[in-house]
Amino acid sequence: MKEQLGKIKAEALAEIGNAEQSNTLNDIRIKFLGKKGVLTAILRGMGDLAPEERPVIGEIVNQVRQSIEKALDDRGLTLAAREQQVKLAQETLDIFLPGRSPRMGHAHPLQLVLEEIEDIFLGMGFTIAEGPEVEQDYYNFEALNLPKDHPARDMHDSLYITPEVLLRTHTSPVQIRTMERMHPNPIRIIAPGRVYRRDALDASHSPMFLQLEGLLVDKGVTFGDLKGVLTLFAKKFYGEDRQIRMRPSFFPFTEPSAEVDVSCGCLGKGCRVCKGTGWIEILGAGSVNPIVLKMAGYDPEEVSGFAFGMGIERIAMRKYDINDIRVFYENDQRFLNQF
Ligand code: 2NM
Repeated sequence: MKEQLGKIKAEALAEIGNAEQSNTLNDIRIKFLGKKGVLTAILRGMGDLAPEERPVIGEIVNQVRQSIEKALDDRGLTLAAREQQVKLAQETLDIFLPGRSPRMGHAHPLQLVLEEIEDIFLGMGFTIAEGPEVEQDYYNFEALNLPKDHPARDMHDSLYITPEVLLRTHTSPVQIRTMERMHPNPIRIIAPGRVYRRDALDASHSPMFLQLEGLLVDKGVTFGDLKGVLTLFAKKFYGEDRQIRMRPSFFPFTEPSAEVDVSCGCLGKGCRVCKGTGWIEILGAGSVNPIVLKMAGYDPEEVSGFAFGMGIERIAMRKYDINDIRVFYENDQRFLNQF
């Protein structure tokens, strides 16, 4: 029996010494020390021994168990340390690798153009005014000298929500609301924002687009002041070598009214952009109709004003040579990343 125990011990220690992985040690522990293990089997067989031999053999079994346990623990520590080192070597981080920076977004081309235009007017002392996109018929039409039966209401096919509420067709209602709220000392505002028309989407039309309108009201404001402000705008936006010209037009809210052109970059030589005319239409403008001033609560004998309005998409399309308005709304990264 003693001999047998000696062999078991030697066998166990040899296996432990040869183990190369800590989970192998577990198998060895079960094989020798487990409930169905080799040593347990010996303990069970002790009943067959003579009574005086039992404590002697019991003592040896305990020593063998302790030796095996110690060997398992020692080898376990060694292997764990080695495995940790292998793991650390495999997981080495190069802390000097440059990081992957997140891709930066940027402003939409329409926003860039809008801000450029806003900055020019802010520089002339205008401030930005805003108002609701869901607007009352009164502010969108009535107060702009467009009564219910006015034929010019068809000019911008409108999107009505109720008979008295619609999506604004221009930002002019912002100017009316501002005039109602403030005294003209002076009123000097621009109103940029989204406007809506009942149009089908095609290369040159969108049911939603951006507009920027301006309004100046004070004592003694003239059509000449309008021309001066728009000339300054055209030179700042298109270049100091540019001119503007005004052609007679009609808007119910201005009198007189004009379409405003800027001279073309081809300097009159004629090109694709101006279609050989040397001029490019950029906006509409005029002196504020006295009827509009009166409805806003001002005395047209005391103050006068001018107003203008431009479509941002059209100006951006010309600036970047874009021939289809839809690209502004499709969010195609290949388009947007060019700005
Ligand atoms: C335009 C053209 C001409 C305009 C007029 C007004 C207001 F509220 F003062 F009457 N706001 N905007 C105006 C005038 C807009 O857009 C082509």
